[in-house]
Amino acid sequence: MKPEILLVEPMMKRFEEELDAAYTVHRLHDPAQKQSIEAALPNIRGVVTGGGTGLANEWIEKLPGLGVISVNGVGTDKIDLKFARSRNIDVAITAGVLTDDVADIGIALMLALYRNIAKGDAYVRDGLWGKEPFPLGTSPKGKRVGILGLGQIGRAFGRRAAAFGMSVRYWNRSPVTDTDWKSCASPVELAEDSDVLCVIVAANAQTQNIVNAEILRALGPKGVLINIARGTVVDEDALLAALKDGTIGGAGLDVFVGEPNIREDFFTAPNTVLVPHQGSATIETRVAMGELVLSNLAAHFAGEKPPTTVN
Ligand code: 8YV
Repeated sequence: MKPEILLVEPMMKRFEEELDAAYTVHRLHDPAQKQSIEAALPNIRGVVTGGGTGLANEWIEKLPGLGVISVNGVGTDKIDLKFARSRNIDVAITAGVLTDDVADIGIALMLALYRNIAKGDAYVRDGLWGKEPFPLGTSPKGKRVGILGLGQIGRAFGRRAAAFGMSVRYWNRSPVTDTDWKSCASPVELAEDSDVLCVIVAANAQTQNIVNAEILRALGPKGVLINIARGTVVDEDALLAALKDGTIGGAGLDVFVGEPNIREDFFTAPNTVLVPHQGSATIETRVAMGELVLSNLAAHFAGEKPPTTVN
């Protein structure tokens, strides 16, 4: 008998096929399976979910046989790790493999804003080339980039920014000793000292709305905010107001509160580039992530600890 698992969101076809070969897969994202899933709840022993999606405690409570949650991502903000541990559930993530791609999206958003990429695309398609002037962009060279949260992705972003001739500073909750980049004493100090503020802190109760109105004022009218962390680390009311009234110069956002149903005010916010939580969404990285998701699951069902368990 194949073990039964719950797949919360779709994966690449090849991994779904591999899952189907090894497990009986119940697809939570398929409305047609609603009833059969209800009936299967007592038998489900593993869950595969996304970092941005997680698994609510009410679902954990519905699954008495659950032993592993294999996350197709690194964020665990949507999973109560302690609660999972209290029920002897291992939570494993795809550590290490998405770092570069997420850092790349941060750089892409910064360049899209500084070099008017989205505006340029619309200008060409709308037939305005040769008819209306196109605004000059901003060069990243010589600008100050501030990294809020100097984990693996923050460091990868900083290395890339340095290669563009930017000077790097950061704020991190715990002291960092192995970098020459300038350390700032607080998020506000970091924002004051940055032309581009890239947010890549882990989302948790302490970092919720860490980017608030005060930080945005400190970033200033020429400052640009990049969020490649989670929507919840930015106060979206404050951000939308700051974009609208010119308190900051622009924002490049990969993540949002309530995604994919984001606030429509973002659609008309000036100097804003929006992408659909695609930091890790390359073929190469999704393959590496999928392999880790499957090997973590396989380890659990072989009676071993999944190698990248985090709780
Ligand atoms: C998602 C992410 O997991 O790693 C994370 O925490 O947010 C992303 O990589 C991915 O989009 C699948 O949901």
